[in-house]
Amino acid sequence: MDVPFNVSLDLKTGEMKPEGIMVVRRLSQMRGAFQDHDAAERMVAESDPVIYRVYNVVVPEESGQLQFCTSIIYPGRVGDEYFMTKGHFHQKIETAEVYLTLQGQGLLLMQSDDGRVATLDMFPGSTSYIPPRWAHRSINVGSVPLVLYAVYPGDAGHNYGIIEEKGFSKIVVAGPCGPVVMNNPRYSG
Ligand code: PAN
Ligand code: ZN
Repeated sequence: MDVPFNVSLDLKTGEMKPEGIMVVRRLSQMRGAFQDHDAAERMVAESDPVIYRVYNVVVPEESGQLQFCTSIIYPGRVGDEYFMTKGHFHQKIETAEVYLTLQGQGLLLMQSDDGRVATLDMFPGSTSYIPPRWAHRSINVGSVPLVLYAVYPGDAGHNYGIIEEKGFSKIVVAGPCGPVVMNNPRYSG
């Protein structure tokens, strides 16, 4: 991109116009990400809900450029687990990212490639720094859509394979008094 441009971002809904490439992620595309496979299969058969959408502006995937997008993670649960993004490392693992939460309540779950885990609260105005080498997943722990705006290097790319295969070492479930971070019983390291 070598010409300046504007997009119009709705700070409440996260919609961007022009919307560029929109990703719609339904449960059927990430059923293995949730612990309760039976609950996931039932929900897929019933309505296959949209878990989240991402509005991506089209910018070349090149060093020096900046990608930016909004993600909208809907409220809901699969079993005890809240709706969440698939989660990924960046393909170019040395690249960082900033998330600005616009609406809702979430938890940003992160795990470094040497096994450290961190969570950060996401709330309107929270500006979260995801350092290089940390996988990241956004989890909607509230009752309204979680809307976040992200900026990251143009050539970062996405590596979903490791998380699809292993998951994170922690999961976030609904407890009697709100979200609880627990060890992932399926995690093999
Ligand atoms: C975000 C994420 C977005 C969707 O823009 O890509 O929230 O999550 P998944 O990519 O894990 O499905 C980001 O971190 N980009 O790098
Ligand atoms: Zn990312």
